[in-house]
Amino acid sequence: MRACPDLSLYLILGAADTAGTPFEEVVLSAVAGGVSVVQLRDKHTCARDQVANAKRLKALLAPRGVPLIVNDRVDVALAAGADGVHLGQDDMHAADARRLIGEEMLIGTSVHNAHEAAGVDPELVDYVGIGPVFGTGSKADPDPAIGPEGVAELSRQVGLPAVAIGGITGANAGQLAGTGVDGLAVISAICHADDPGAAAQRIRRSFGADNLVA
Ligand code: 3NM
Repeated sequence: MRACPDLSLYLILGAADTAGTPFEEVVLSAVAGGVSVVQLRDKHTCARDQVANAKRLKALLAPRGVPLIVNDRVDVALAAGADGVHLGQDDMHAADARRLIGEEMLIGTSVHNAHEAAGVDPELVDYVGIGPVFGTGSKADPDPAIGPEGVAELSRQVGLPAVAIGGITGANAGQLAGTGVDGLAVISAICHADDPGAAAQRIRRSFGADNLVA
C-alpha cells in the first residue's frame, strides 16, 4: 500500500522558475536545506522535454530519498518513473488517473474552497494542497487568498495529509503553524532565492517543521 511521504517542505518548480540557474543546482541546494518532496510543474514545456526533465530530477532525488511528483501529466509521470501525480481542478479526475497509474503511485490534488474540498475522494487521493493562503505571482489567475484560517478550515474538512500553498515565505510561514497542515508548498521563495537551501531552512524553522509529531 502507499504511504504518504514527508510533506513538511514541498518544492514546486519548472524550467521557468529557475531561469538562469540549472534546476539541478536549485534542487540540490533546496534538498540540502530540508525540502522533502519535489513537484515538477512545467505548464509550457512539450511532453518530450517534460519527460527528460522529470527523469533528470528523478535521478537526482531518488538516491536522496526525496519523492518526485509530476503536475498534471499522468503520461509524463509514468514515462519518467515518478512517485506520483498532482492533479489540479482542471486535470484528469483522480479515478481516471488511478486506473492508469495503479495503486502504488501517489495522487495529490488542489483545493481552494469548501466545494472542491467536498469533492476529494480519500480512497483515491493521498494528500491535498490547500490555498492560496496569501497572494501569489506564480499562478495564472489564482483563486482568492484564504489566509491561515481558511487553510485550517479546509484541512479539517478534508481530513487527509495536507500542504498549504500560495505566497509562503520565510517571513510568513510561522502563521501556518497550528493550522493542521503537514507542510508547506513553495515556488518563488525558494526558486528565486539567492541561496535556495538557506531559504528552505528558514521556511522550515519558521513553520516549526521539525517540531511536528508524525
Ligand atoms: N497553486 P508561490 S498557488 C502552484 O492555490 C500554485 O492551488 C496554488 O507559488 C493553488 O510559492 C500556487 O511562488 C503558486 O506563491 C505557489
